[in-house]
Formats: sequence, C-alpha cells, structure tokens
Amino acid sequence: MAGSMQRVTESHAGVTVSEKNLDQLCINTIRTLSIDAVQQANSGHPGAPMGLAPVVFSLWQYFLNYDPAAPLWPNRDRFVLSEGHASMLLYSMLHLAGVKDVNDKGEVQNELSITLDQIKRFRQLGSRTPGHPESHLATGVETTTGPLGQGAGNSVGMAIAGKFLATHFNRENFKLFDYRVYAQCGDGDIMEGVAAEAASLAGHLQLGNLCWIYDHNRVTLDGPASWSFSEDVMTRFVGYGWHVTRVADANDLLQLSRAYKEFLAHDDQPTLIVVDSHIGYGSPHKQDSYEAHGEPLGEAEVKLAKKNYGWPEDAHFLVPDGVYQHFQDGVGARGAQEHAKWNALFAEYSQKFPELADQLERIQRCELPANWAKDLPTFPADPKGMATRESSGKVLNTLAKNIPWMVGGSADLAKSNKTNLTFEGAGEFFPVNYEGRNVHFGVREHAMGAAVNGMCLSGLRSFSATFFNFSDYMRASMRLAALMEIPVLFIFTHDSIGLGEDGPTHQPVEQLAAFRAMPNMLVFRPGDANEVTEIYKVALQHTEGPSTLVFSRQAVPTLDRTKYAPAAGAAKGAYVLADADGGRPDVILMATGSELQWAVGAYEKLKAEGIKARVVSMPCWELFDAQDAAYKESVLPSSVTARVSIEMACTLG
Ligand SMILES: Cc1ncc(C[n+]2csc(CCOP(=O)(O)OP(=O)(O)O)c2C)c(N)n1
Ligand SMILES: [Mg+2]
Repeated sequence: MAGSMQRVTESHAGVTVSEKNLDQLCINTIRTLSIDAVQQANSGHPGAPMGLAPVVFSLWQYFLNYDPAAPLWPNRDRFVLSEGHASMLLYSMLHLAGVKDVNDKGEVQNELSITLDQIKRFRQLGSRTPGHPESHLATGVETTTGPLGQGAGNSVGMAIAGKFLATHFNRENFKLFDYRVYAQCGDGDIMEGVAAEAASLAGHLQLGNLCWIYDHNRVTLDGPASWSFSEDVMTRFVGYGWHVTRVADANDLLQLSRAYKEFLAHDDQPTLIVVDSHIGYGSPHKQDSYEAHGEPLGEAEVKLAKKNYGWPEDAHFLVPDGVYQHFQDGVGARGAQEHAKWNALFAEYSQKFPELADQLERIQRCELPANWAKDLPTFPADPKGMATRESSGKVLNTLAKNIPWMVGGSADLAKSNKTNLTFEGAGEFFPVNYEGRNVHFGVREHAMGAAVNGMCLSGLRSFSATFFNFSDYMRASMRLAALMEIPVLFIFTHDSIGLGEDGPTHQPVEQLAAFRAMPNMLVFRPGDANEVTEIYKVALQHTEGPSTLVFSRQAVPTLDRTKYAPAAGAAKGAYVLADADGGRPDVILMATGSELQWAVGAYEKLKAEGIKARVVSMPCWELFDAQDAAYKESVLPSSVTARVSIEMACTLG
C-alpha cells in the first residue's frame, strides 16, 4: 500500500498537470463508454456511472490491490458493485484496467474479460455484459448484483472470509491474507433491510477490512430520495459501530484519496464513506432533475454530455491514446508488483508450511481435502431413530472437522438447527478470534444468506442455518447463489407441521415447492439418518450450484438397510427402497423426509395383505430428473399408474 499512497501524493498534491489530465481523461472515458453502451442498447442506467466514475477510478487507480493480469489472486482486494444497475461502470473499469479472462480451469487467458466488443453488446443476449453484472459470466465481476442490498451483504461475507483466511493461514513473517473489501452502494442499497442487517453484523464483528462507499446522490428511480428517505444515515452507521467519513464532492480526487486513506488507517471498524454526488445527465441544467432517470440519455443529450467532457461529440466507444497505458501504470503496475511479492512469499510459505499451502491451493481449485469424507457416520437401524436435524448435526460436524475451511452458522437457532460445530478447536467466530468456525449471524436471516454467498465466493465452504419457514427471509440471496452457480449449503430444520407447537406462523407449507421451482437449486429432504449422510456427500461434491438441505425436527426411524435398499441410492435423487416380489408392483408409494416412514409402514401392511407395492424414496427431485430415461423408468415404470405421494406440504408439483 505504501507505493500506492506515494503515487497519490505525487499526482494530486505536487501534481504535474499532465498527469492530472490523464486521470480526468480516464474518468471521462469511463463515462462516455457507459453512455455509449447504454445508448446503443437503448436501455440501462447511464447516470450512476457518470456520477461515480471519479470515485471508482480513484479507488482502482490509487488504492485497490488488484492485479488485472491475475484476477483470481487470492489476496486481491475485492470490489463489489452493489448498485448493479450501474453495471456499465464496472464493465468500463474491467475493460480499461485490462482485466484478463480466466477459464473454467482457473487459467488466465491472453484476452480481456470484457473486450470493447462486449461493451458494444451491452444488455444483449449471450453477452458477458448483461444489464446487471453476473459473476459466473465475466472474470472480475466478484459477485452477481442487481437486487439492491445484496452486494452490500455479500461484501460482509467477503470481509468475514478475509478475517478467517488471515487468521487461519497467516504465520509470523508470512502475511498471506490482508485483503480489503470495497462495496459501492447507492441510496437503494442503504435503504434495503438486507444491507442494514449486514451493516449491523459487520459493525459488531469489527470488520476493519470492509469499506462501503455510499453514492449519496439524493435521487432514486421515482424521484428525489427525500420523497421516501430522510433518516440520518451517518448517525445510523456510527450507531452500528462503523467509522464514518464524508466526501463533499464526488469529483474531488484529493478528498476521495483522503477518505480512502482514512479507511486504510482504521483497522478495528468498518468504514462508510458518504460521497455527495450528482447523478449524471447530459446538459448541466438537468443535473439533479430526476426525469428520465434510469433511461438512456437520448442522442441529443449524449452529445451535450460529451461536449461537457470535452469529448468529440460524434465519437462512439472512444478510448483515447494513453488511457489504457495510464491504467497499466497505476492499478496494473501496483497490482503486478504486489502480486509478484505475494507469489515469492507463497513459494517460501509452501516450503515451510506444505499442508497449509496445499489447503490454499485446493481452495483456489474449489477442491475438497483428500480425506474430506473420513469418518462420516453410518447409523444402525433403530425404530425410534433420530430427527434428521440431529443426524445432520453429526454429519456436518464430521465434514467440518475434515474440511478446515468449512465455516458457517445459524441465525440464532444453532441449538435447534443442531449446526453448532463442537469438535475440538472449532471455536466461535468472534471479533477477537476470527479463526472460529461458528459464525453467529444473530437474528438476521437475510444478511446471513447474502454473507454466506460472499464467504463462498471467497473460497470458504460456507453454510447457513435457520428454521425452514424463515427461508422466506433469505430467498433473494438463495436465488442469487443459484444464479452464480456457487456451492453454498443452506441448511433448514423444522421442515413441516411436525415441528411441534409453534403453529401456522412457523409451518412451512409452500417452501419446498418454491425452492424446487428455483432453477439451479438442489433441494434435499432425506428420509432417515443414513440418507442424511448420503445427501451431504452429494451436496459437498456439487460445485456448480447451491443446495437447500431440509431436515425434520421430530425423530424418524433409522431404516434397516439389510432389509431395505442401501441409502447410497439417495445420490440419484430417488431410488427403490422396498419392492414387490419380482419387481412388478401394482402400486408405487413415493415419499420424502419424515413421511418416508409412513410409506414404508403402508408397504409392510400392503405386503401382509398380498398387495404388491413399491416404496420410492425421493430425497431430491432435481437429481432424479437429471438421471437418464432408463433409470427413471426403472424407478417409476410408466406402466404402473397407481401412485401415491406423501409429503407434509402443499401438493403443488
Ligand atoms: C431489491 C430491488 N428493488 C428495486 C430495484 C429496482 N431499482 C433499480 S435502480 C433503483 C433506484 C435505486 O436508487 P439508487 O440506489 O439511489 O441508485 P441511483 O438511481 O442513484 O443510481 C431501483 C429502485 C432493484 N434493482 N432491486
Ligand atoms: Mg441515488
């Protein structure tokens, strides 16, 4: 960082005019690229990128510890654009900073993540530049944002991960992790509940590696922000335990530098930088008007805006000479240098601490430790059995013991969810002990959802937990995990009216159907303890998307697997648990979760009466759907039309 601060002093205090002009040239290039892309797409938000260009430029150019030639470097600073509608700001930055593409194998490619051609295809089907940034499409997009507040919530998870990784991996003279997380937020983000929960958690955890930059432009889509928003945000964040500072003019690079330095000097509190800005319009007289906000400027206003910036009015997608080079001389050179230093450090570290180095390399490749499934429990047959939340707790503890970077927690229901990690050394994730594996999210389900996404994006195998009914409070984050194709474990217990005496406010009825309807979400509802072990194994190895794990509060029998089929069948989503003699049933009984025992009970009665029945256990619909036709036909023969399904929930689906 010392190097970067040196540069700031040189370019903004002593300053040669030409260097200042180069900064301005870069800022205006970000603005005009954004304007042109939105105009060409005839859709999108040009105003926020125009207003925020200097804020994000100065952060990247002078402070962000980021190597555009190695965008997945584990100790890179993270930049999250929580106001996803300003996506062109991020695409412009990624393009101009020369951020390289990385392929599925993690290999840096010789081409840019966002080419000028991709910018020209903004908001077009199949491009890497959709209306809102999507992390699985473009290298350098750290998380998918669009639903306001989510990125802010993700950033708290990334900061939690940063603290965990530092405590876990750093050794004397080997500071492998000290990255910082910056989230760019707008009025909308600051208004959203998820961000408020996340800010409260971050303040409590004293995440000094976290900085939110609040674009205080005083407009939202419907009009002046004052129509709906009048609280004292700064006081609120002071109350959360944040350090708060303010920049009175988004165009004042010196003040911005001062604010970023202030953040860097605050190690024991997160920082909020409130930046007063004007959302961008074409002509100056329209500044602060909110008409046509969130729309392309229109050709006439585009020209006026360009004139204002001293730009050739008829040039489109222009990147003037010297702009790419200036980024390379700034963020590029600093990032390359820091990254090279880190690589040298890591080489030495690997010699001294081979096991830890191996862990870090596996994290980077999204691999599990070799022994990840060691000692996973198998459960003896037991008619009384145990609740699947109970067996889940045992399996989770074994896995977390084997996987040192498995970190998570509950929204104040850990004792009920049975997700407390209790093995020796598991520990609590507290402000003074960031190595603890149990994160206490408090009664903040939505922030928990957003945070576990951020933790997962930072390499941790993260999990959350609460009652299944409260998944409603997390749905937006879960949907984004599915879109991002990241392997978060969303654990839920108390999954039906079998939950006890709490009544309808606590009874999840439609949630199973709703999550099964969510693309790229695996929903597991295992029927006994051994199925619990099996489905955890599947979920852990499924790295292309999240899993929703749904467990019972009440005890269910542990089935006798010498009598019924092995629980390994659960890996196929559905399997024949018990069959009619000769495999030719007259009726199929299908069930999931705590209702599987009833299908088995009915089967035994029918069998005694000479009726040929089959029991199909179906812990995961999506996995069964993905099997080949022959397997599906073997489990559910189309000739057998007498079918009964049992699930304590709505029948939709
Ligand atoms: C959860 C959610 N609600 C609504 C929207 C639609 N939306 C997109 S931008 C925006 C205005 C937000 O205002 P602000 O954050 O101040 O951004 P600015 O318009 O100043 O760029 C809204 C409501 C959204 N993206 N996400
Ligand atoms: Mg605003």
